[in-house]
Amino acid sequence: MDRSLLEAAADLLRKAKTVVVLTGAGISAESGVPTFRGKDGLWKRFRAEDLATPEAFGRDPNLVWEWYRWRQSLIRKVAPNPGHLTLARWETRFDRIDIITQNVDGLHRRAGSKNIIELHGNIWKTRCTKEGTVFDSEAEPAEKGLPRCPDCGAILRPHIVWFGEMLDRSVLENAFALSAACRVMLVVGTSAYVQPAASLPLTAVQAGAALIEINPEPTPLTEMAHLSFRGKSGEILPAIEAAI
Ligand code: BV8
Repeated sequence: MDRSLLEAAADLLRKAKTVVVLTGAGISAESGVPTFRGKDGLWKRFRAEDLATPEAFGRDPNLVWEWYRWRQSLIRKVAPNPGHLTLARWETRFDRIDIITQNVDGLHRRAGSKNIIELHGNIWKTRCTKEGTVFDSEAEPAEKGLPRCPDCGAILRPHIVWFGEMLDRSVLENAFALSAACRVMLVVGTSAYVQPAASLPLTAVQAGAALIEINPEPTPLTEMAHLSFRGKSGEILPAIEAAI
């Protein structure tokens, strides 16, 4: 690993009082959760239009639920990796560190992080399609058929932001405010393709933050990053921690 790059990242982070970490599917890859757009990514095998849009759910809620239950069964078996665990330890290291994640797998929380903004929802929560009440569904065994709201009997949907849906307004406002206020933004394991999440690093840089990217592949953000690590977050985040 490039020692001078590690030192430069450690130096930026040592001086920073406020840090934001934007994460994507890549941070969970080493836990065994498939990414979306890589070589073996989910969107290579499945069509987002059939599974992750409100129209798809309206057409065939059983199919959509089958897909989410399959993903739940994958995620239930895995554990947070050294990337998640390093970020969780950093909550006691910095005055303020927030994780803004596009992931719905809940692995940051399982790793012990507390300041987490889940931009796209959580696969372990459901929402009533009639009244909007959100329920925790982690404890429940994967069931067959359509889950129903215990209050009104309407169909429950995954509490996930699908393509073409608005992100929760207060969640998004908070994410943009934190991005505009941080001194360092780390962008970890995202292709930076999906909006509006991909605009958060731009907001941070325009407000004067230093951008550090960790990804085995270059992304549209690489050119604007102050430091770019080409590699796996489960290896690079602990190495940065050691350098700090
Ligand atoms: C909205 C739910 C307002 C599913 C997901 C502006 C311009 C262009 C398009 C749009 C735009 N604004 C809105 C859009 C449309 C759309 C969009 O962005 N489309 C893209 C495809 C162009 N956005 C929306 O629809 C959003 N809503 O804007 O509302 C609106 C509404 C209507 C009309 C107008 C406006 C809603 C977006 C939410 C989509 N929901 N998830 C589910 O999870 O079940 S998106 C999906 O992609 C994933 O869930 C994930 O959250 C997200 C981001 O992907 P990544 O996390 O980046 O994952 P990816 O696989 O792409 O990349 C993995 C990376 O990891 C790679 O770079 C790889 O190299 C790296 N990696 C691999 N291994 C490692 C690693 N890195 C580190 N370590 C490793 N070991």
